[in-house]
Amino acid sequence: MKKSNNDNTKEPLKTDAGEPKPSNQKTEELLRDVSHPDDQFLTTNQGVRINDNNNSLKAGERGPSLLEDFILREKITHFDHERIPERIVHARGSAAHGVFRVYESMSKYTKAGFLTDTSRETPVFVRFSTVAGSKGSSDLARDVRGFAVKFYTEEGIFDLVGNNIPVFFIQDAMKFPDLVHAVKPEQNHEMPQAASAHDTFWDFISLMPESMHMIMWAMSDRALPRSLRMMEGFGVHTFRLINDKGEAVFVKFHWKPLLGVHSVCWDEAQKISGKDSDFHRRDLWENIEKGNFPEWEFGLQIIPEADEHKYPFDLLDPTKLVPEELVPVQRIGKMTLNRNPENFFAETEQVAFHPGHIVPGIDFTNDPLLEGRLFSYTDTQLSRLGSPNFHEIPINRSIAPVHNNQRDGHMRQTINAGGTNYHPNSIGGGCPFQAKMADGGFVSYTEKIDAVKVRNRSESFRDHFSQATLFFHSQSPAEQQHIVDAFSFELGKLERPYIRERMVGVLTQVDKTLATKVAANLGIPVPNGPERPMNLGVSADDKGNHEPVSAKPVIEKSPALSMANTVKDTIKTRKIAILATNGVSGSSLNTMKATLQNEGAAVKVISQKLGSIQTEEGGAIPVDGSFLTEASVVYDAVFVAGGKKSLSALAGDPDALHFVNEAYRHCKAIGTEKEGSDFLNATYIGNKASQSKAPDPGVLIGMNPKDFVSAIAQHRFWEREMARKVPA
Ligand code: HDE
Repeated sequence: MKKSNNDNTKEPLKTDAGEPKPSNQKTEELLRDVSHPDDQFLTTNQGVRINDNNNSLKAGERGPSLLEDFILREKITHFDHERIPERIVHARGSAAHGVFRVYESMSKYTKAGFLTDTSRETPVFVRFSTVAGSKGSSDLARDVRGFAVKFYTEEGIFDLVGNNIPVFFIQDAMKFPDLVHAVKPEQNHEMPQAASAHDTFWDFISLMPESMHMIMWAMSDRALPRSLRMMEGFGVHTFRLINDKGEAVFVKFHWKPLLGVHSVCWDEAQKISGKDSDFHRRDLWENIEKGNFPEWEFGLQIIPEADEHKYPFDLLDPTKLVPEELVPVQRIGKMTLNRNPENFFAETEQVAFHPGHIVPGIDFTNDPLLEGRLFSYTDTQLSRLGSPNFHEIPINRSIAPVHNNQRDGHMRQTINAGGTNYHPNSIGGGCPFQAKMADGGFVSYTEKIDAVKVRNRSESFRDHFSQATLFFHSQSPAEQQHIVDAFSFELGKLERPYIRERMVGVLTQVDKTLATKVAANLGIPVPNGPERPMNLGVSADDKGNHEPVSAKPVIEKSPALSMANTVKDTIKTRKIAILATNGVSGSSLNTMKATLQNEGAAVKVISQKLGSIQTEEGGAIPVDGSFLTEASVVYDAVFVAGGKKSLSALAGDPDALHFVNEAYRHCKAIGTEKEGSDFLNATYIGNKASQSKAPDPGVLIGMNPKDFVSAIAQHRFWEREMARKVPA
């Protein structure tokens, strides 16, 4: 990104070596200001150097403050206006800068420079978000995640404003305010925050069968990512790519994380929300700071125009995906996030995405949800950022030059010189000129339209269940169980039993077993079918029958939809806790730590208190965290280091036992040395109830450290939950 000349974007203080000044600088030095360069004096916004930033101007030391204190008034006025309205949706977000590069030219399909020129490195800014919660809500809410990418291309800004789920709740923009009202905290008491488990959401959903496919995703673990770095991203709508001959293909956009797609479970998510509600933000920030740059491959599903009507679903229907088994995802380039924002507000908060920001070589389709979004995003920036000049905020600026006759408005930054601000003109030499197509001028795809004006829904949008069923049937048994649990939790929270019953009725259309299991958990009989009419979101008496149908699924299962089939060969960036206390075997701890770190994991030694612990060999090992500040839920695996004294002390410590029991409940890999079996016997893992079952592949005793690495790479041993009931 280019930097503006504005003073506020100046580099932070640097030492002679160019490093940021260490924060442990002596207080005395800070006070004397000895090493501060001239331009780091504290000033007013008008550039006047401030002599006293601690005391307001008063009539006498004990007297009233004076109105003339322009320094105080400027400081406080600015502070009073520091907040802007948070986004109406996607308020909670975390972002990073990076780059994108295409592997091979896609010129066959598109003329977009960033997809054809393999020598280009296109800067990007990516903002991840939850949807429903406020700006300060927990990262681990059960929710869809926004995945919005701003490409600063040489031909202008392209925003791919997608989600981590490939479909959406509704088919038509007309329903969006209703959906958002229903999921947000209820209007009378503003509860619950960042949660869909309440009556208004399920009241709406149970009357909107078109949401059923998305609801299956939202009730799956996809809504509880382990990390923003381990999520897929999807453009959701079908777009068009246009080549330089003007030929078009349909396209679905994908982001595939190189670390795989991984999630936590619901019990864990709820606890992380308490232990570290910034869990995802911290994870993204820390890994970028450490140089563990998150990477995604950019994928395209290309569908020739001739195949527009080939499938039993409509490509314009945003509640449908195109199964990867029918149209493979071609991985055409890579995005790497390599720089954290310097200022949260200036960048992450002020960034303004818009699905209507496209460049030559890309175009829209008539997806009625996308069409509505094309209006909404400029409109929302006007009230959120407060001016039609939001494109001039540094984070939103195009790197392609901007010339036009738009002028003035709140907070205009550009100083337009010259006498003309209209087109055509001769006084200004005709500038700025219109660009011919050959000069890169944007020309909309010449789609033929011959239609009657209607307010109605296409008949081809009526199948609301087949892909919901496909999703459910494509999940592993553990993933299916998590979906049953999620429905049971969410519906269990409702105050009105009739909404619960109505919803289970709709679920019978997705899968009978699913409906039966949820009904059993709710203690209600399974209805024979849904209440009719089912589709109050579309049906209107004079518009014909809009009751949903369930088409025959185009395939029975799509392995690509299950996270069980994701990347499981790396422990890079995984967080591993090593539990130890005085008397630990230094060689056990250090060997394991070195092995894990060599594989790219982040390892922390956790003990009863901070400081250091004595090894049985007579050395000392620094402690990174204590049971007071750390929790198993923010780790991926636990190793209990050897050393008899340490093991027996931990076996008598309820915090250590809880740490391991909880990690076990959340199906994580747990390892210890041979001599650690006594410790495990003190935990739930070693107790009789657990031993009577088959051995657990995720609990390793006296193993080769490499085997522990392979176990952690599995992410979780979800089958553990199926085999035995595990306490928290
Ligand atoms: Fe958005 N959406 N949306 N949305 N959306 C916004 O724009 C809207 C939809 C998505 O990190 C808002 O700048 C309408 C689908 C993301 O800044 C707002 C409709 C998808 C973000 C808005 C949709 C998205 C937003 C709020 C239905 C996935 C966060 C603040 C017609 C493909 C971007 C803002 C960021 C943000 C409207 C549906 C994704 C109000 C009207 C479908 C990732 O303009």
